[in-house]
Amino acid sequence: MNKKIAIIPIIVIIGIIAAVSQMGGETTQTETVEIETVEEIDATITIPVKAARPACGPHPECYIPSYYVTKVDEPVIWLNEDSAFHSVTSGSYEEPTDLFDSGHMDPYGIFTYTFEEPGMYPYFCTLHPWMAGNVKAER
Ligand SMILES: [Cu+2]
Repeated sequence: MNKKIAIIPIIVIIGIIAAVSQMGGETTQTETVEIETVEEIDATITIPVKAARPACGPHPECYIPSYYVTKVDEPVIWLNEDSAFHSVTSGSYEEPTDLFDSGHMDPYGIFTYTFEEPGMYPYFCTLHPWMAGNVKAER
C-alpha cells in the first residue's frame, strides 16, 4: 500500500474546566475548534493528477493501479489526488451497477468500499468515460 498524504478537516472538541475562585465554584466551558491536519492515509488506489484529461493526461492508468487484487472483507481505499472531481462507481460507463458509488469526490477526497463476495468488480468515473478500473476480490 502506498502512503499518501491527504488533508482532513477534523472537528476537535476541547473541554475546559475553569475553576472560578471568585464565585467559589466550578464552571465548565466547551470550545469547538476546527483544525486542518495533514494525515497519512494508506490509500490502496489513487486517482492521479490530470485524470480529468482524456487518456488521463501523462498517466498510463486513470486509477493507479487500474487492476487491484484485494481480500474479501478488507477495505479498499481510493484517494483523489487530482484537482478535479471524480467518482468511483461500480459497473461501466455504459452499464453502471448499483453496488457502490462514491458520488463526486473532492480533491484529496477518499472513498472506501469493502467487498463482501469474491469476484471481479469493474468500476468507472461518472464524469470521465475514459476512466475505468477493476478490483478483484478473493477469499
Ligand atoms: Cu473522473
